[in-house]
Amino acid sequence: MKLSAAELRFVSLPLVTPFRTSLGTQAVRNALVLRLETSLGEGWAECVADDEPSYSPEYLTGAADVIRRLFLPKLFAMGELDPAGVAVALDGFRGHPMAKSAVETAVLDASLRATGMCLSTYLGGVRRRVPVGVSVGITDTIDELLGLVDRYLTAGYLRIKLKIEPGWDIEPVRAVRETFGSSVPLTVDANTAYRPGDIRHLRGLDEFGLLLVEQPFPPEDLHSHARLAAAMETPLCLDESITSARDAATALRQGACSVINIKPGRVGGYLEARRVHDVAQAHGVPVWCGGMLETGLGRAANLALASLPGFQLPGDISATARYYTQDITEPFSLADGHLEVPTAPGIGITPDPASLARLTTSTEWITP
Ligand code: SMG
Ligand code: MG
Repeated sequence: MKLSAAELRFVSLPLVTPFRTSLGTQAVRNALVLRLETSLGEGWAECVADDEPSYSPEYLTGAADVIRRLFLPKLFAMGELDPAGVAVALDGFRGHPMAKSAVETAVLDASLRATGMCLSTYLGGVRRRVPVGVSVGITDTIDELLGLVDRYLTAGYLRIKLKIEPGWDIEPVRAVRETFGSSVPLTVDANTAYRPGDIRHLRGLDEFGLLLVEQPFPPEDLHSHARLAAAMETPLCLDESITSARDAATALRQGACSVINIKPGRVGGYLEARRVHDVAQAHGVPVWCGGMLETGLGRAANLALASLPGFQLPGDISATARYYTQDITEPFSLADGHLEVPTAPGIGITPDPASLARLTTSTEWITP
């Protein structure tokens, strides 16, 4: 397979409700859509970097720059392309996992489409549908939060994740438990908002029977995560800290977590995501698929990943209506708290041309 041209496209999708986390508030999802034209046909992917480097060091226009100026020229120069070879070639560039993931996924999509195989089968998926949860942002009032949780439970979501930060943790969790009962699968995600001195405070979450506490401390602080994990009954899950299978092995060896959130963009692609899954499985540790407010392109590919056997907890792969009134692809909808894993070749979906055109803010053609 040879690459002949690439299209880099910025799209802008208003969120149905602003999403507030400890990192800030987001009202619009801007994303980068990559379309490769190859000798075997098209390949599609999205880059999940945010506008600003707050969740991770990457940001959208920076990702576009590294793809445009370095990654694509490398691919044009390679001649024969295959997904694993692309991953090795891009390994020569440090960092930029979200940009790498987009390029590798588009190559993977094109090559799987050409052979007629779906991504789930390629990765070793074992499920036709996957259980999903929903990530609930920080709200102005507890009443507002309870209203949202009620709506999502009524819709059938199988797990509720509450975003927390100092000053918005014990009370909202208590209110959700008191209102909806102790059997609702519940987690919290701090997006690195706490400091080592908060360990005693965070232990206060133990009384609520949470499935897990996600990433309380900064990404590089495995030591504090290990201390908290030892001090707390609730399982500790890492997200931002895990950028590779090697990181996963290190964190598990240090006792810094007992659950892992896997996001392909954060670890540099679906091939590395599968390796993180394999490391976790070797340690007997469950994983689940995280979310980055993906468009339908990323959602389709994440569903394939979440069909692997080690994905034992509901993912942050909610139905389209949770995020957007209009997506660039056909919508995904919830049935019994599950989403179906796409079975069409490649990532299993392509953008709807009219929706894509409507939501596009700029397009750029890149040729050798
Ligand atoms: O896609 O449903 C989704 C969002 C899930 O909470 C979510 N993602 O840290 O897990 C996380 C956040 C990262 C994105 S918001 C900064
Ligand atoms: Mg997280």
